[in-house]
Amino acid sequence: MKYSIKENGIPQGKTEFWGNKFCIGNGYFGYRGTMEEYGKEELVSCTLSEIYDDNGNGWREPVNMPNPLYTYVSYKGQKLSVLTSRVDSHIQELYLEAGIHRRKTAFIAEDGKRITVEAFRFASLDDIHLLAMRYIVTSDSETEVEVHTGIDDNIWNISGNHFRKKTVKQNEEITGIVCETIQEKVKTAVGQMIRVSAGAAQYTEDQTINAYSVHLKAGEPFVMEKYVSICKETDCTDVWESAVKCCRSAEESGFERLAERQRTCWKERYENLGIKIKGDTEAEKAIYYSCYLLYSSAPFYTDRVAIPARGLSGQVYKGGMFWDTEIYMLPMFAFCEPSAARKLVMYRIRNLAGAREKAAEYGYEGAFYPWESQENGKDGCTHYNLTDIFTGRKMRTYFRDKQIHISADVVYGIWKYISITKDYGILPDGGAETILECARFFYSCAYYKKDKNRYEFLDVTGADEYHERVNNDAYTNYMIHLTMKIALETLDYMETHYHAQFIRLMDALNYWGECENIRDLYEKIYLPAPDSQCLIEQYDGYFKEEDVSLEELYSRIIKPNEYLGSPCGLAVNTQIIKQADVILLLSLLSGQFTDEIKEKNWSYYEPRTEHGSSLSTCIYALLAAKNGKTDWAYKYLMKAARIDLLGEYKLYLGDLYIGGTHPAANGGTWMVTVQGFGGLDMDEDGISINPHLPKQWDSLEYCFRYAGSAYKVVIEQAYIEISQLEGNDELKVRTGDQVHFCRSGNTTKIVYKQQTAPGTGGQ
Ligand code: IFM
Repeated sequence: MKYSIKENGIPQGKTEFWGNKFCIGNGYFGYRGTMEEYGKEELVSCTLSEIYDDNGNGWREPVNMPNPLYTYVSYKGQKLSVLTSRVDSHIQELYLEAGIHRRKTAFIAEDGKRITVEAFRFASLDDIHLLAMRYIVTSDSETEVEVHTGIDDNIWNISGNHFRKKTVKQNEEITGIVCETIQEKVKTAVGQMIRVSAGAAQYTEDQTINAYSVHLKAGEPFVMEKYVSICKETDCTDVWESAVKCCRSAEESGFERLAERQRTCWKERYENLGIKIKGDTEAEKAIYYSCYLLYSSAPFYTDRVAIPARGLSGQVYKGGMFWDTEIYMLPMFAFCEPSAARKLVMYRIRNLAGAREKAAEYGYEGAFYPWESQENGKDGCTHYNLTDIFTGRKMRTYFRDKQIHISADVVYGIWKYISITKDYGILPDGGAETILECARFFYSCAYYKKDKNRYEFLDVTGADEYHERVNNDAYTNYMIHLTMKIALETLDYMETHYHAQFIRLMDALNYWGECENIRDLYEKIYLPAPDSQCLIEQYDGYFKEEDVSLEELYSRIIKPNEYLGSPCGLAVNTQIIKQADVILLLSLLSGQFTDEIKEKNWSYYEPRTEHGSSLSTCIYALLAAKNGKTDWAYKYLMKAARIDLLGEYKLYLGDLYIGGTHPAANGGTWMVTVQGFGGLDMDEDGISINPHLPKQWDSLEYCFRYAGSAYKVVIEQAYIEISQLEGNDELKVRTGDQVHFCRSGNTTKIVYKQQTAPGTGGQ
């Protein structure tokens, strides 16, 4: 796999978008795709995972470190910047196969000299504390320049400074800053070790910035290498000592060897995905880019955090970890990187206490998970999330307190993880407790409607955020039903396989009396059924809302960025929805619904969906692919896969800036590719593969892991080949009505006929 993402031309007006697009990261930190000479106005950020701070401005957000890659060339006292200097050419590039960012800019000085800056950087996967950069300056004729480099302490933060203390450090040739956060006094360190070509005279500009006087001969490069270390108290006892160690060991290895290791690490990740598409390099590239972004934000090193909704591309959404992780991102990790998936699941399990606190805060029992979870398991989401752009008043949003489906999403995640990996050991490790407490939460907030002898869920916000405080949101109710089923199965499983722990858990949770409640809710929950037209109503009364077209709705907009949702946005009393809701339900619980129901609902809801959230198009693509509507599926897959490539996303919700990368869409892209077109799903006692290739693809290959073994699937137009790459288990594979067994060392060939949806874009 050798793809690179490239942009030519001056980034004027695009610094924010390209900053997202060219982001690098390793799950420990992210570094935006900004230029080395940029400052805080251009939104440079080196964003840390798992370190959050509340500085009293009412907004707890992830911390940005002082910028360690700050570097520029000055010529005759003038700073060369791609934004303000005369530029002959500029390219920015991301080599996906190695996660290496490159820029090359040719500046034309006032006297006509051509000075070129080329720089490479990467966030190491091999040593997560390391950020490495090589910076090369050349001139077309002999000249003197100065190269300034250091740690820029004047950094971008959405809600202001997050450090109460910053101490400049020096250890021989390593300089750095140790910072201490305001709220929790957590220490972090950034260190730098610089190596330059012989002959450059160095002088110190200020404590953390060096300058070098460089005599350039025509065509002979000045090369500087920077080994930057980033350390946090959460995994380093003495952050400065660790930072020094990291810089030293990196410098000993040298840039070339580090870059080589970086390539190897990324190669392994891509091999775990194993995606190959014949006949469509454009789609293959977009899919790899999408997976690259998701990997860059994934904390493989810890279960103290999951993946924030904007990855590590900045502080947007307060670095909150939403249901996006379980529903959109976890499938890729569970199927391709099970140990990373376990950590994502453990993150929720570790934070059960915060979920219990939140349930109690609203007068419920059990576990109500945060809508925007942070590293401490508390809810970063506030009741007043948005500001009305007409009145300037804060608007009450019902995300935090009414999106109760979050607890069902968490349970779904645990269950999904177990079903794919068969790691039942996570149940006694806290998984069972989490599941049972979420089930208890739902029982405590259910409304028992006596005359109908059923449980309802009133005053909730479903997946579609434009319609808040509705009754019986279909997605919510079905997911709660699933939660109850999983809770009952968990009780059985624990009793049979972990009897002693089961007894202890039941006693500790005082759960003996709860089992009947769980069963009762499971049996009597109201599940909105398809009507005579096969349509599932999104919530009680949805079909009575005004049925307008999107165009009509848009024509009513008065001000750009006005919020379309509650309390009085334009979509509120209409059938226009923000994102997949019923369609999400049909995609996740696909086996419970007929193809006809899926098709009818898809066709009904699709024109009524604004896709105002990046979580939407991938789900429409997924269901369309599963149902054989391959043209539609392809169109929406490409939208999801290219969201960060093309920058086609909403930047504002009202006045709230929401730009950044989109890990949920990235995870959704993998789901559409492998589970939608590739047809991979779990079956009762094995897997099923029911592919629907789009006409653009001659064949599709992918890898996955199931129950500890690794497999490779090749899908051609008329047959499927599945081979076991690792492990000795026999895998039951269902394709349509056929059942096959894949055994170690063998390749199983299955002849199949692609099911199409007549007249709906199927092949
Ligand atoms: O979780 C989503 C939500 O569904 C829609 N708004 C953005 C959130 C973060 O991605």
